[in-house]
Amino acid sequence: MDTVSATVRQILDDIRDNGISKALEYTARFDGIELAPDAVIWDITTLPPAAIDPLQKDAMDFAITQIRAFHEATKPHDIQVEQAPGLILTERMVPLERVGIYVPNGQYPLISSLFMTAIPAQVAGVQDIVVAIAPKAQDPDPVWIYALQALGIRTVVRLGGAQAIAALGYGLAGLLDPVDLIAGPGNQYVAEAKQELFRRKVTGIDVIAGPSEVLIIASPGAPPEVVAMDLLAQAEHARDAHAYMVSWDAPLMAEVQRVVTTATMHRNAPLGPIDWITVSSPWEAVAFANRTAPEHLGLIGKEAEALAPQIRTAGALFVGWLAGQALGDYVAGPSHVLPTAGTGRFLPGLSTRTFTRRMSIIKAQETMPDAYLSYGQVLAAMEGLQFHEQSLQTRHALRSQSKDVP
Ligand code: HSO
Ligand code: ZN
Repeated sequence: MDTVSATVRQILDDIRDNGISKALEYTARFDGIELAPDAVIWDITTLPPAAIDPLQKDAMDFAITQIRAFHEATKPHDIQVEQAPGLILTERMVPLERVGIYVPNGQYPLISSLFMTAIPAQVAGVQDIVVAIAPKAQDPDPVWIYALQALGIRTVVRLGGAQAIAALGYGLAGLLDPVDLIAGPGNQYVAEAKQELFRRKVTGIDVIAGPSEVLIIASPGAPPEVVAMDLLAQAEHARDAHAYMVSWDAPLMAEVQRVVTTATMHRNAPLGPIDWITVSSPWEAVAFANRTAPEHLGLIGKEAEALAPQIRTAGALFVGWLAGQALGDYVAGPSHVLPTAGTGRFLPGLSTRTFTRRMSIIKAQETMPDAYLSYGQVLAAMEGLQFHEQSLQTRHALRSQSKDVP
């Protein structure tokens, strides 16, 4: 077992068995913050309204409105079909009851990730949302408080890392009830803790969003400074973030490289690597992109934009030079919590569906044709399941005897 998963298991077990005391011990060790037990849960509604810069307030309000509008428009609805007379089938969408949202608050406090997870959960109809945010020495930070108040979030658990995931999944006796699903991005400890809770059947989880990735396919005419900034914008998330530029235009690629070199000359903060992929045709670019299944895929330049219908595996697809990835990170509307590490081949990004369970309902009434009962019996007999067969036979017999059976 690798060290991350061994550490995570230990933290989960400790907090499951010893609750708040262990959560505080890990917080002191990993975050360097000594918290009193009664300072772990914040009731945001009891805090005075946060005073923040009006422009920051407007920006947050704008983002919240845009994200909410998109998720309202794409919310799944119940579907009902009358398969046959008397046989009414429904797919009912049921919001999860209680959800935990993890929001990264390390070197970069990702306020937008709170919006991009909590709003889809709220729109899905989740009644009870608990947000975990790692504590910091300068708490309470008015920006976080404003963001939480603007969303109407009540409960915040001031824990980070795997200890936060343990507290959400197992609860903290007398302080916090366990949740049904944990969503939101985080570091490798957070990701592993979520996966381990899922393996243990303790909670559901959303997409496992790993280090950020971007792939830009740029064709002749793409503005080099725009391509360069998109590569750098995702590379700046972390040293293990990954950017790719793919093009069949060698001079364009050289120009983008020049802009990147100049822009990063004096940077000290970590930056993920950029791979420069020269291809011989648009077709080859599409094949590379679909194989890579990047979290973000940008198509910049007329020829590149025309490839959009052929892209199948991107977490999110950005078409046109104005559709910067940062637009999607903050204000466009769809959630920026997206599949990474090639999982876009089979996983979608976070949405209202993440917080919704689909439940099928089968309702049968008197007018249902006999075929359903008789063919069902045949199939049960083929499988050798006696009581399955009899359960249908009994109904068949009762129905033929009397029309008055309820
Ligand atoms: N690009 C990140 C999300 C993010 N960017 C938050 C800025 N803040 C993962 O998609
Ligand atoms: Zn980003």
